[in-house]
Amino acid sequence: MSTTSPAPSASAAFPVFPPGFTFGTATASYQIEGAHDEDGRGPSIWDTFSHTPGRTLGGATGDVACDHYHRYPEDVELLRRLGVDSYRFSVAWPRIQPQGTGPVNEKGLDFYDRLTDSLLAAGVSPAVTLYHWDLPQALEDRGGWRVRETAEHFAEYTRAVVARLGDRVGRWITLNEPFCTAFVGYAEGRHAPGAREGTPALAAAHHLLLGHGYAVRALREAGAREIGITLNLDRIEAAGSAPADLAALRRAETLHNEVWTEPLFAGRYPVAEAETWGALADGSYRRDGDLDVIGAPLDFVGLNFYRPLTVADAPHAEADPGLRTATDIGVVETDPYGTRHTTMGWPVVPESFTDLLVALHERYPGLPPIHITENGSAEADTLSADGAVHDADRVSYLRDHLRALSAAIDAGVDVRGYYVWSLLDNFEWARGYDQRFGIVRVDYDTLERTPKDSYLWFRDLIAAHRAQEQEH
Ligand code: IFM
Repeated sequence: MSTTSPAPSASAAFPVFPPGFTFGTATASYQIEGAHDEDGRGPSIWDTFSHTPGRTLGGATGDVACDHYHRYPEDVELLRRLGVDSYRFSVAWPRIQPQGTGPVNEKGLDFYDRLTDSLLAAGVSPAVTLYHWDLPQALEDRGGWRVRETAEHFAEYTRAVVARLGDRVGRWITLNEPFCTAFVGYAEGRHAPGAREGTPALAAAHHLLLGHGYAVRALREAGAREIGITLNLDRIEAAGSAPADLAALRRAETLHNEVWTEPLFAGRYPVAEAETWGALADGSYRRDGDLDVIGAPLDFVGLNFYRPLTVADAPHAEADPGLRTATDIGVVETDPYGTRHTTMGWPVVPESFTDLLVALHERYPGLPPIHITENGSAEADTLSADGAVHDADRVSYLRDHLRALSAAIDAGVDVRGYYVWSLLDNFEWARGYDQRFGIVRVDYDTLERTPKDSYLWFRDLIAAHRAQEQEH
């Protein structure tokens, strides 16, 4: 593991951030840990899904992943040399409660205890995500997020984690991207548990929010200091100005953004839900008082941003409304950008990052401070003959998005931190190991870590920021 090669020339022009701004990197349990059946861990929905033929690219699984479970000291050392203030990782619920409820597996907690202590010893403060998609399979067998009990079990699990780590962990994130759990998992079926459903997916969205609210309460009762949720909100535009496209925009805003932001920050359900889902949004999963639980005050909002969306109207065949899924809202995505795309196929449009932040700030004036909990790009990296990874496209992506972020701060948006996705190349869900998001390369045969040029660039940006802080 070498971090001594010269920083790329792009380091000359670093965007500037306010004093006290947090820099970090992020990962998630199933994507990096491996050790899928060690120390009492139970199976998660991602174990089941990835082991089902045809679900992930090339049949990839997280059985080994980056073997972070065993190699975490090396990864913490990478973080120390990077100089980040904070590291965002997620706790695997099936390590803590193999059956999703009931007895706590102390060995599972021991792992996160060791990781937390190592981070603190390296001068890096832990930011813990409680749920980054690896639901215990036993809970899915009882209905998963479609049922209310899962929200209650999530609070029980939260209490177990905060009881062990709460004396040392400052920042807590309840859920990561509930959009993906509810809609990619229960409506599109591209993610675990691979369901294609209508009303049950909307029930899942509601129960995720409720579980978040219960977890906030549990964290507050345990004295946690900084509590938030991470959303992947989208900057969405209509492909044209025709009324049908503007209506498509409203439906897309409801599906991607307002399902989350309205209950969390405005104390109501989205106004256009009947227009978006018709009879699917029957509200059968809601109870009086839920909005109060969901809308509990937060200390920050986590935002993950990668690319913008443009949508057009695409009337869907109503032949069998009974088969309609919750993502079938008569909208098609178009790609008018004419820019470079990452290997995920996502257009690179940094200014849309500024636009999203400013729009959010204007729409919800009482919004808590924002942390960018993920931003980064998957690129076709290669290991060069000199042993380095010259990932110039990722350096440009990060630099341009950090500039866009800095512009949003200048426009008055209260953003306090930025975490690169991701520290390591890792298991990119249904896309397997094909997509490399890391600022550190992982050789999946040897598991050797190689810091890329983007790691060196980010290290220098952080160092420049620190030097500037000291001048103040
Ligand atoms: O890898 C994912 C992560 O788990 C959640 N946010 C988006 C990333 C890139 O697709």
